[in-house]
Amino acid sequence: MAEIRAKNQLLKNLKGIHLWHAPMSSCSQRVRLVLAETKTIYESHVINIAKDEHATKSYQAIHPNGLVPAIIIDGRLFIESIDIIELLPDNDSDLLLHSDISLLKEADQAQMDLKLLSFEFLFKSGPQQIQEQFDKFQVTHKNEQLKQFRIDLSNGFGRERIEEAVARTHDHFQKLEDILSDGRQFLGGAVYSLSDVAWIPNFHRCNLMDWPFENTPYLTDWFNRVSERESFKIALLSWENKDVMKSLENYTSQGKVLGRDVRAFGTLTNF
Ligand SMILES: N[C@@H](CCC(=O)N[C@@H](CS)C(=O)NCC(=O)O)C(=O)O
Repeated sequence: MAEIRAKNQLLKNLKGIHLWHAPMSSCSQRVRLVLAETKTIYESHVINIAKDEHATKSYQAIHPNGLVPAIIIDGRLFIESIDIIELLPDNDSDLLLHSDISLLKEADQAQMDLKLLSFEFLFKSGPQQIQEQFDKFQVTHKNEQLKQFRIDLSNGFGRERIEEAVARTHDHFQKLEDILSDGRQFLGGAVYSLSDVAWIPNFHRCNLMDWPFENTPYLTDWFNRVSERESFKIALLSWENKDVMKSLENYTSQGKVLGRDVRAFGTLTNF
């Protein structure tokens, strides 16, 4: 359980649930899904990643790695989305009881690849960072891995790194397809659980980049099922900006025409 010590007394004094999150962040989406499923009331603190609000001193005093999400529950501070979703439901809730812990771990491991693919195939379409903002981030943010990611993004990730991320992501989705091919409705079995929550953001994100999900029919059916839930609308769709979504869609369509879409990479070229 990723509980960390809140650095200042103001945080320790916070009552109820406070979530620091970003609208499109997959890790934040997971936590919001559980909050919506459990109908938990929380105070929302939106962090605008495009504006580097996670690089401020005040935010890094909350999350030591300067990432979202972070959550305070009655003065106790927690980070790491997978750990957070495990502590939100009651101990006897179906969300927990029917969850397959190994699938939660795998969703966690898939995170860096999902991030790389998201930037390569979707977020590059957004406004480019100006040099001044780039330089400021390198000074103000303390997370070396995050800073290096920004440098790699501006230099280009390189085909090999993208292909590796595509291949690992493909393997993860294939594993989910195999699990679902026994006819079960949800990843943990007959009941919706944290296993579903953990993977919904990954499918949703890759779907935006036109991942060839037509090759994983069980997984596609699963997503159609879970995305019908009210929690999906509350936790994901309602946080999406229509203009941003349109521009991501356009970027994906242009990518297909130009042959720089996700299907042109690694294992996916076989489909
Ligand atoms: N393992 C962490 C990963 C947290 C993480 O990487 N968060 C991303 C959003 S999903 C972030 O804050 N990114 C900031 C950035 O890319 O600058 C978790 O699951 O909470």
